[in-house]
This record gives sequence, C-alpha cells and structure tokens, in this order.
Amino acid sequence: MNPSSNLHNNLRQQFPIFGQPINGQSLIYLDSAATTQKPKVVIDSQIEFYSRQYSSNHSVHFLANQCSLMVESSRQCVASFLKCESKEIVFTAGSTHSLNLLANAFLFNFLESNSNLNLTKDSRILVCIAEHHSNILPWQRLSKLIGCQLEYFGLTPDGQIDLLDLESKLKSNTSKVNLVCVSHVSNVLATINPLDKICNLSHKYNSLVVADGTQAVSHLEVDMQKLDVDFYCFSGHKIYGPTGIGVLYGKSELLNKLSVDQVGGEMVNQVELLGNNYKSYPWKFEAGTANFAGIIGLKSALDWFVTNKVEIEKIEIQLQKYLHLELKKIPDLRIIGSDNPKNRIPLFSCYLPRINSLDLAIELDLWGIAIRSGQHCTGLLHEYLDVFSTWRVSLAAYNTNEDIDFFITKLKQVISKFG
Ligand code: ALA
Repeated sequence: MNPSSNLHNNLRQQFPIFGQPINGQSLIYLDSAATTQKPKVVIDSQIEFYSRQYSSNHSVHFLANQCSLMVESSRQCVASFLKCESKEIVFTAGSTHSLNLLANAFLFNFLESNSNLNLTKDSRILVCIAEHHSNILPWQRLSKLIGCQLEYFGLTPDGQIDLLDLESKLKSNTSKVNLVCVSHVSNVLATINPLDKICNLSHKYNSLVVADGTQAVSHLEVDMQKLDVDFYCFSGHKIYGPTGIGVLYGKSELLNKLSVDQVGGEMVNQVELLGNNYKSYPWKFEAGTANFAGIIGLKSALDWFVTNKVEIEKIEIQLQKYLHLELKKIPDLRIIGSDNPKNRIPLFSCYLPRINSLDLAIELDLWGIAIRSGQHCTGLLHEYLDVFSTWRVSLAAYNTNEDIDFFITKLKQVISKFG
C-alpha cells in the first residue's frame, strides 16, 4: 500500500467491490470524482432499512414513526456536517436536482412576486466558465425565462477564478437581487475556489452565492458559517453514500422567502378549494414520498466519513503527491488546472497530444483500470481551454500506491502503442 498502515488496509477492506475481478484483473478504481465506491456499513444500512425498517413516514404506526425519526436524524447529521441548522437542509435527489430546484424556485418567486427575493429583468446571473453543466443550464434557462442577463466570469492562466473579472462584472449590477453561481471545487481543474472571498465580494454588490459543493465535501472541511455562502449543494453518491440522494443548503431567511418548485402531498398543511397553506421550510420543498433509503444511507455514509476523516485526509494527501509526481515524469503529458498541491483535491485531468482520451480509457479498462474520459460535463471549460477532451484520474482513500504504479505502467504501455 503506502506509508500504508494497517489503518489504510483496514479502510480499503471495508469496500466489498475490491474483492472481485474486473476484466479478469484486480479493480483499479480511479474514477471517484464521478462516484465513490461504498463501504459495507452503507450497503448494510440499505439492507437493514428494506429488510427490517421499511415504511413511509406519512402514517402514525410504529414503522412510520421510526422512519420519521430516522429522516430527521439524518437531516441533523447533514446539518452538523455542514455546520448549519437542520431546518436549512433540504433533501433532494442530488446536486443536479438541488440546482434545478433552486433555479425553479427563483422562477416561481419571479412569477408569483411573493417576496423581496425576486430576481428581475435588471438582475444579473454570473456563472463561472469552469462550471459543470448542472450549474450552468438551470441558470441559462432561468435568465431566458426572466429576461435577465447571464454572464460568465473567467479564470487566471493557472486555473484559479479570476476575482478581478468577477468583481468588474459584479460592479455593473444595479438590481437588488443577483446571483453568482460557482463550484467550491472544479470537477476538472481540481482547484479549490476561495468561496469565502467570493461570498464576501458578491455580498458587497447585492449578489447571492450559489455554490456547488459536489467535489468538495469528500475532501475539505465545509462550514456554512465560515464560508457565509447563501446556497450550497452536494450529492450523497460522491461521498460514499447511495445514489439518488443529495442536499440543498440555504440560509434560513432565504429558504423562508423562496417559492416552492413542486407542490403535492406532504408539503402542505391545509388545502382548500382555491388556496392552500404550505408547510414551512425545509419540508415545503420536499413534496411526495421521499427517498427514505437514500436519506438513511446518506447518514450512514457521513457517519463513516467523519469517523475516518483524519485517516482519509492523510492517505489522500500522500496519494495525490505520489500520483502528481509520477504524471509529471511522463513526456508531453499536460495536466489541466492548478499545479499548486495545496490548493487542489486528488484529481488530475490530463491531455496527451497524440492520444484520444476515449481510446486511452478503453485500453486501460482492459486492465481493470477505471478512469473517466471526455469533457466531464464541462463543454464550455474545454472550449475556453481550447482542449477537445481530457482523461481524468481521481482518487479516494481506498486507493493505494500499487494502484498508481499499475496505472502508470499501463499508461506508458498505451503511450508507446499509440504515441
Ligand atoms: N459530475 C461527474 C463527474 O465529474 C459525473 O464525473
């Protein structure tokens, strides 16, 4: 393994997926930024829920009450993870859903004109050029429907957010409500963005900040109070939890003022022929029967993560350093994004001039090595960087130095075959 302690060994052994061959080879999983593998404790939580605890939370019987308690206990767990109040946590299906929910809620606010949180035709929505499509497309549509302006702010040559560009665009805001949409960590550049500074700057110019924390939460300390971010989201499946569950955090006073994007059962106190009385936030945003298994699995994943956090961080720092050094030794290989090891997560998007990234991924797969290739849902960023496609290697604490050695050996073989 690496400075590989028994602790590291023990941590890896908690992931059953590594016990089976892939294409006749041991699995070398280097695609954790797309989704992380699951520890047994998370898998067991799903089996336990469906075998012994399953129910909806809508009724008053024993299992229903137990389900309600588990849902609210998971909300509390997420709140303590993000360091906020539990009523500021809305359960969603994942980050894409969180961002769409938010954009649609702003649209309904505009249509219903029901609070002073309204975007207007004079508002501006500023989006970072490096964003994942899920943090671009909802805002593009919202700006078209409202008739307000959408603009992009760029990057410095070393892959950091260009704060001067952001400020110059913020300065021209005249409306009382504007939005800045940015990721906490880029899923391609790996750069950790200075979210606290971005919030500070944006607030000076009447702008609320929507941050996509999808790639951040499994690597960084995230504290809603310190960051002073207005909205923040993440997906459970990228932090060792199940798919189909995610979180939208919003400051209390903002969630209170926001319209709901969906209406239906469980989000309403009373329905009359022509009116209604919605529940308060966060429940007003959770219409219908929730993904209880996902919510419970998310708690299990966060508990596991927090328990192992110190070890995870130590392992990831060492693995990142080792992989970075090995990649830098390969002639002509270009790493996209920040070169600063202190300001990035363990993920490297790369480019080799004579090798198609899809071909590379397919060749490596024959050896049981899983990487991602293409544009990683960041078409605008690739265009901005003038690179058609990249391949991406992303690590988690279950990886080892041996994984990296095997990957580098096979990478060199593919380079000599195609290069
Ligand atoms: N957003 C995911 C990724 O970056 C799918 O791979």
